[in-house]
Amino acid sequence: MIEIIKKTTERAMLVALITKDADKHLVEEHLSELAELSLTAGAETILKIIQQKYSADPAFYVGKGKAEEMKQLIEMNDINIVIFDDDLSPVQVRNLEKLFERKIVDRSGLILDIFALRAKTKEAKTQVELAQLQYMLPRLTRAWTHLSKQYGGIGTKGPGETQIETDRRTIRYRINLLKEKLDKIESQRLTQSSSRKDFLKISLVGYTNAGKSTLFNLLTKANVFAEDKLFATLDSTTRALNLGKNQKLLLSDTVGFIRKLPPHLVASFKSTLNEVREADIILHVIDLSHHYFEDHILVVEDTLKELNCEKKTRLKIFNKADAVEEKAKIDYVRNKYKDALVISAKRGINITGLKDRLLKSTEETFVEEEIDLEITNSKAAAAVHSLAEVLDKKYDENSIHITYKTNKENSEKIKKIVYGG
Ligand SMILES: Nc1nc2c(ncn2[C@@H]2O[C@H](COP(=O)(O)OP(=O)(O)OP(=O)(O)O)[C@@H](O)[C@H]2O)c(=O)[nH]1
Ligand SMILES: [Mg+2]
Repeated sequence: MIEIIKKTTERAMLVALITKDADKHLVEEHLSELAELSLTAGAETILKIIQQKYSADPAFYVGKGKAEEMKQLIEMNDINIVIFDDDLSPVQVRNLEKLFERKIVDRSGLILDIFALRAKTKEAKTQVELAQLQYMLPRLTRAWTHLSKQYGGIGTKGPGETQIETDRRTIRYRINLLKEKLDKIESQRLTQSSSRKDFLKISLVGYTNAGKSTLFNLLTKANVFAEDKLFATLDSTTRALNLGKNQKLLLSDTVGFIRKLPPHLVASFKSTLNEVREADIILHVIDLSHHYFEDHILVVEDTLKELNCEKKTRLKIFNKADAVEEKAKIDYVRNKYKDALVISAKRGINITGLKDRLLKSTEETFVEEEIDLEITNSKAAAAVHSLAEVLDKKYDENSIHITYKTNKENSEKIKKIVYGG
């Protein structure tokens, strides 16, 4: 047997601040998450630096003295990349780069790198490139050598002002091009989705690594890539879901969320996240075995708000119950989140319970009904067409028989128009 060990080439130092009212343990957790992100991007964490400081230093992020201390550690430990848990200003990046003579990466930059590594489809690649360029644009300074290197420049000296202006123009031009490309992809998607109007759409959302793809594969017998790494999934996949009754259901798996997801990324992943926005029911998958699962819940809820999805029917699914050691934790969750379901996608625990609940939710959300209307009652017929998906129409001499499907709310509206009251 030959064991292949993936070699990580970069040796990273991670840096975070504990500012005025930040919780020390939470900052440590954020650094562990950063270490996982770094590993996903191909960098091994050698050192973690946490500084307690009232607020970030505008010039060096950490204090000047700390920065000098770090420089020594960098040299002693052969560090070649320094990763910050926050976003840095162009000035901070410039100063740190000059002092450390190493690559400086901030949280958004790191997440963007991972997305770039993971993107497979044309759509995901276009979305990531757009987000990267938008992130890069305000950071083009004299210290920014990336583009000049691409153009064949050598050394660590940054480009001159004229070069920066040319780079900016090139980037802006490319940004517009990518936006047009994405608009086209989005309009294709809209055509596709309107042909699926008679399906009830269910979307899996959750913090990255919560087990969405594992659950998706289990429920749909699909074969989506699931892995114990952050952001295993970047593209959305949709499959028919069979819950035993003759309903037309579609289930989508999509990109995971994370704390401080760069805003450009959320904006440029608009079309991928359309699956979530168009969903009738949102299944929020939570990794219950994670110590900070409740922080993850809040991050996901905030992101759903950003996507204007907070009013949709939502079901919380607490996953990885098999990996939870304390029974008290499960009791706590059952008590606090009354509607919650506790499952294990990996071990197939309580999947029948989940399916039953899902069926109930779909029945509460969608109904199929039939109605007889006098042929002259055009007002009612118009109401049915605008409020429901018409599945079938049969005409008699004087009446029309319509079979339609709609959500509960619209069903009541239709009945009010037809029967009055
Ligand atoms: N112990 C345990 N592990 C699980 C369970 N469900 C998923 N996992 C593991 O958790 C890891 C992440 O699973 P994924 O399904 O890729 O998670 P995801 O939410 O799709 O992650 P991203 O696509 O990266 O956002 C994998 O190693 C899974 O095997 C579970 O019920 N119990
Ligand atoms: Mg996934």
